[in-house]
Amino acid sequence: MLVEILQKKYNKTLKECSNEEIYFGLLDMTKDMAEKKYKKDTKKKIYYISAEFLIGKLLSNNLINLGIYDEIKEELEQNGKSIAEVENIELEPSLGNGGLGRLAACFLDSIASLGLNGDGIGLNYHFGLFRQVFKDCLQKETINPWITDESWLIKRDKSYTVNFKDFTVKSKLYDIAVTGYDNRTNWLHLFDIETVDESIVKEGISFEKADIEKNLTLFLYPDDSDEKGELLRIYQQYFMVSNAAQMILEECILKGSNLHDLYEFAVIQINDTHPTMVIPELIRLLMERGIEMDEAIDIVSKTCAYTNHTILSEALEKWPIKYLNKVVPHLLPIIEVLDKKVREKFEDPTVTIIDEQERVHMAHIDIHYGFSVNGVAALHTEILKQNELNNFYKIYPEKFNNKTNGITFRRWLMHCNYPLTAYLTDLIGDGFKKDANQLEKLLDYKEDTNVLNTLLDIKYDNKKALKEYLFKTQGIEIDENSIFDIQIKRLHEYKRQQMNALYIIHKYLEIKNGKKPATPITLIFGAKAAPAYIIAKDIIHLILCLQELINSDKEVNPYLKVVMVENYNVTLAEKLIPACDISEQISLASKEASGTGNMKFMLNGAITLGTMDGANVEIAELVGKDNIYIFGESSEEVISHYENRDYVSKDYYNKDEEIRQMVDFIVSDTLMNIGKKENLERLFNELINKDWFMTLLDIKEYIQKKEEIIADYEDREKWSKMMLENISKAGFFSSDRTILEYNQDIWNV
Ligand code: C3B
Repeated sequence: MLVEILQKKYNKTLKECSNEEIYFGLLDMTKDMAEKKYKKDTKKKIYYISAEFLIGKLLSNNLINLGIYDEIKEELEQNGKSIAEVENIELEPSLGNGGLGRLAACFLDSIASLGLNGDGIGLNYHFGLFRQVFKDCLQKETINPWITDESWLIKRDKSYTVNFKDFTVKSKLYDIAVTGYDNRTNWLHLFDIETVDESIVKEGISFEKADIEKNLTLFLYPDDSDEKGELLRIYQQYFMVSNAAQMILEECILKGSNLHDLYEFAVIQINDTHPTMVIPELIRLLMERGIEMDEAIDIVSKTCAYTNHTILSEALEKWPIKYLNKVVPHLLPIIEVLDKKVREKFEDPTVTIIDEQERVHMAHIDIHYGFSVNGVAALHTEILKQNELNNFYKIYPEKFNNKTNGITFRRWLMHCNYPLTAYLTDLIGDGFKKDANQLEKLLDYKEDTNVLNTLLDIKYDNKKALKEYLFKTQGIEIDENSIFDIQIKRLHEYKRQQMNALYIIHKYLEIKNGKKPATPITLIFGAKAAPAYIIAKDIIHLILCLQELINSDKEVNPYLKVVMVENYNVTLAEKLIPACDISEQISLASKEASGTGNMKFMLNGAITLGTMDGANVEIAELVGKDNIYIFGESSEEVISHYENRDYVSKDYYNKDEEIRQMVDFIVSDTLMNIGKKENLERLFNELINKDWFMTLLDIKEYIQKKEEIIADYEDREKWSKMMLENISKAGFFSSDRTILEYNQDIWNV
């Protein structure tokens, strides 16, 4: 079929076509096949509203889900082409920051793969998240265009009017097909406006934030460090949910809803607080259609469910009434009624919607006026119930539930690790592709030397493949015979990349003093920092300085190498994860709601070095303590430090010589000669005077555990057994399991 498409499109044979032509031919073919798998809506439908959908490249995944990947791969090979090179043509849409956005993408895949009727609704950011470039050991941001003339976007003939205080915009809708694995097609609806003007972006990613009609959908979460940035975010959020609400009502009416029974036709999952305004907006629209306010509130409350993804207060949105008044004054009377009803019912001042500082707590709207509140890992949900949201839990115990996150094995095993997938299929059959728990069949082989060695061989090949890829794309050289120790995730102090950087300093000094590791170690980082997050950028600076120092030191670099990949994204994750030996999951206990990278690594046979945080806890339970390396203070201890304010980083610094040596190195001449005084000093001061996320609390234990895991790497048999255990037990983390639970407990579709 591909041959005919190319013949028609370019009047060329497959052999004659360039990779680009083949890509566009495959794009046409896949879109067409996906569209044909669309099925009519069922009575009740899931609407997953999210400000982020970090979908990654789509070609290979679609080919896998359509069941034609192997066929196409072979056809290309027979004609002297490579699917990997064709894949390189595709630009990655970066419509997400990190975990939250990637989770939304995995969920859409699982919803469709389970044959459920459920669409995503979000925004069509033209430049998505910024592209990261390194210059002088610093992060710089530039635009990241991804939309080409021919792309996965399907322009629809659909438009809604969205009213803001001072003006009105007309939306336009683009759809991307979400084809399930051997199952139906759903849609990802991305709203946009005609008037967006890409040319207003000046150097880097700066642009005039006030000109909403020109910039509304330019960027994902533009810098919100000032009022104009925050206002733009409110514009974006309202634009997203107003379109969503109008579309949902329209679809439900078409299916026969009289709106009084809306919840029998639609269930709306609110992904973090970004889409929260959908609640007052739906109430408003129902009232416009003649429904009394009390009933409208009741209907909407039975339709909306909320997922909390973090306890970090900076991410729990509280919008000043003043700002809402500037953008969406028509929502305020409704929000005020919602607040009044809460005040009438409950005396507790911590559960109101509007606080004393005249700010609207978006999560509080979700909890009072939604029927379900879920956390994203067992520990996280417990912390919500017992600490963060305890006052709400006391009011609504029945609303709270846990849904431990998951990942789609189509992308994070079948697509990113073809050799392992093929081997597993040979060994245990292909049942695991639809029922991830069947990976446990692998346990039958845990004493089989042949199998264990093959797992090591596959890892080695993946390391070689990563080596080639990094050299080709970023000019980075690594040694496939070294230990690959990888930390890839957004840069945030709570994720503690700085702790890993201190380990590097420790190791560097050790090697300088003549103590050499048995096997060389390659420490790989990938992380973007929010453009306005100064300390996060300083941590990147530190890592890049260490990279430069160590990689040019002939005494050290045979044993230790530091690599920070540029512009870490989904595509890079797909190359890094299959090649990883040690998975760094070292957040401060209680702070990482779940993590999903931890699951991807485990599935691909990496061993976790981590704290008892987020889903690490569940990984530890599943694989048992012999197959994971756990360190650090527990979430209870950490929470108690916060409550008692008794963590003083300076004390750790003062009383421990080793800690002092590592921290001081940040501002040593050696490093200052490479990096910038201002950045390194600021980071140094932050660590000894604030250290909000308690790096120095766990650093010693971390180093100890890391030495242990590195030593154990030498025992290849033991290591391969740990790999096997991890892969076997990863089935629980399939997002198919997560989505089945959502459907059973919340959606009931
Ligand atoms: C993330 C959390 O930080 C992760 O622990 C979690 O695994 C994912 O969400 C998915 O649940 N998160 C994020 O990426 N962005 C936010 N604004 C809040 C949470």
